[in-house]
Amino acid sequence: MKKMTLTQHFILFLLCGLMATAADRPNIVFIFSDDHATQAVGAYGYPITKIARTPHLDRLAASGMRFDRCLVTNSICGPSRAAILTGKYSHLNGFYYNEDTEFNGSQDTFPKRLQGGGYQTALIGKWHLGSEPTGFTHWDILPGQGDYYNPDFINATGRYPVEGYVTDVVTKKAIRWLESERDVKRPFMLMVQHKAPHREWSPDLKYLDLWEEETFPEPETLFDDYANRTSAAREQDMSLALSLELDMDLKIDGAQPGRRYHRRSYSRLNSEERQIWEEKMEGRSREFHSLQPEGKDLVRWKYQQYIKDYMRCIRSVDDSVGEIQQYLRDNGLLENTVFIYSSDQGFYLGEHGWFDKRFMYDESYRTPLLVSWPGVIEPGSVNGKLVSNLDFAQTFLEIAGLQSPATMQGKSLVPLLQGETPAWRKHHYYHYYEYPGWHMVYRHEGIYDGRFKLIHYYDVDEWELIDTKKDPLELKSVYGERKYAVVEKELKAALQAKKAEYCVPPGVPEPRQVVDPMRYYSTQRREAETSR
Ligand code: SGN
Ligand code: CA
Repeated sequence: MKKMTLTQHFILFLLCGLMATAADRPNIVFIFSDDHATQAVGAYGYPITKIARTPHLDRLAASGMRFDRCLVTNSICGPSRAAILTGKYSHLNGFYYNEDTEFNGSQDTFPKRLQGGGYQTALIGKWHLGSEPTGFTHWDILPGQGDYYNPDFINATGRYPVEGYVTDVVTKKAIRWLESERDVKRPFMLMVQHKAPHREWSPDLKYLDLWEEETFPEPETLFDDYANRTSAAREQDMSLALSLELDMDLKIDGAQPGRRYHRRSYSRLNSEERQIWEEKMEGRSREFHSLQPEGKDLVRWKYQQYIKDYMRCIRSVDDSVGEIQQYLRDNGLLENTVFIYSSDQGFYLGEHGWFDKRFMYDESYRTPLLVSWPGVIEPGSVNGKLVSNLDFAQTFLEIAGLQSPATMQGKSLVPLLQGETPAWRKHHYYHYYEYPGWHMVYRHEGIYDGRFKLIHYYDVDEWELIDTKKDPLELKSVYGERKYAVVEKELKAALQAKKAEYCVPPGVPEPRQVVDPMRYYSTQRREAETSR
C-alpha cells in the first residue's frame, strides 16, 4: 500500500476530528405549540390540570428542567417566532405584528447557523411568518394559521391537502422525517410546531367528549372588574363575556340568526366527520338554547365550553410529545437529544375574564419551557431566573457547539441547564405593538424584575406598577402611590437602561396603519362601537 504523505495524514486527522464532533453533538427536538398557557401544563401545578392531565409533558418536566419564568419579548405569534429565529427584539428583526408584514428571511438566524455548522434543520407545522422559511434542510408548513381538520400544507414544491387532524398530521410528518428522510450520520434540529391550541380550539373528533361531565375550576379573576388599572384593561376586546363568539368560538348553532358553528373548522370536515361534529355540537347548542344563560351565568357557561375545547386540543399536543419521545427512545436517540417544549406565548384561560394574549400580565407574558438533556440536566430541576424566548437561538447554537454572533440579544441557557448559577439579567424588557388589531390591546412596553412590573401604555400615556408579591393576581396598580416611589424611579431608570442596551429607537414608534379597524372587533363590540 502506498504510504500517505504528511498532508494526507493531516487531512485525515481533521476529518476524523470533524466526524467525532458531529457524532457527539446532540440532536435538538423543539416542540412548539401555539397559545399553550403554563396554566394548562400539569407540571406547573394549576388546578385545571388535575382534571385535564398532561402526562407526557409532566414526564418531560420530571426528567429535565422546568423554567418558571420564561418571558416573551412580544406576546403574539409571528413576533415571538421572529424573536426566536433571530435572537433579537421586534425593533431589530423588523417583525412587529402578525399581519401586513413578512419576515425578512435574509436575516441571520439560528437555523442558518446550525445548517452551516453541519446540522440538518427540519421545520414541520405552523410557521406564520409570511415569507418562505430559510435555513431549513426540510420544511413542510401550514399556510398562515393553518386548519384543524384535513389541513393544507406547503413545502418547497407547492401547496397540497392532507387528511387527518392537524396535530396528528404534524406528529406523523415529524416521525416520518426522523425515520426515513434525514441523514442518519449528521446531528439534527427538528422543529415540530403545532397549530393547536390556537383559536377556534377545535379538538380531534375522538376527543370531542372528553371531560363532558366535569366542571372545571374557574379562575379566581373570572369576574375581574378592571378597577385600579389603566383604560387598556377595560378597553380590550378579549373578554369571555362579550368577545368570545358563541358560533365561531363555542360552535353553537343558531346563537345568532343565520350563523352556524365555526365556518372554518366545519367546512374542512368530510361528510362522515360532519356527522360526528354535528351530533356533538347539537347537544351543546340544545343545552345553550334551553338554559339561555345570561350575565354571570353566561360567562360561567362559556368558560366551561371554552376550557374543555382548549384542553381537548392540549390532549392531542400531549399525545404528540409522548409519541415523538417514544420514537426517540425506541430508536436509541433519546440519550443524545436535547428535548425542548415551549409555546409562542402564554394565554388567558378565563383569568381577568379573558381569552387571547398580548398583555404583559402573567398569563400571556410567561410561556411554558421544559427541557430534558440526559446526562446534563439534573432530573426534576426547577429554574426561576428571568429567561426569555430571546435566549432560545443562542441556547440552540451553544448546544450545537457553535458561536453566537454578537448581534444576538439573548443569553444562552446552557449554563442554567448545567445547573450553574451564572450572573443573570435582573430585568426583562417587553414591547407589544399590534394596535389597532385583533382584541384591541393598546401598545405598551414595560420592565419586570421578578417582583415588580412597570407597564407603559404610551399612546394614552397611562402607567401601571404591579407588585406581584403582594398582588399575584395582578389586580391593582400601585403606580403613583407614595410608598412605591423609590421602586417606580428605579424601574423607570431600568427601563431606559434596557432600551439603550437593546438599541430601542427613542420616541414613540410609528403606529400601525390599518384601513378598517372595525373589522377587528368582535360582533358585540362592533355593534357597540358603531352605535357610539
Ligand atoms: C386570529 C384570531 C385572533 C388571534 C390572532 C392572533 N382570530 O386572528 O383571536 O388573536 O389570530 O393569534 S380568529 O377569529 O381568526 O380565530 S396568533 O397566535 O397568530 O398570534
Ligand atoms: Ca400564538
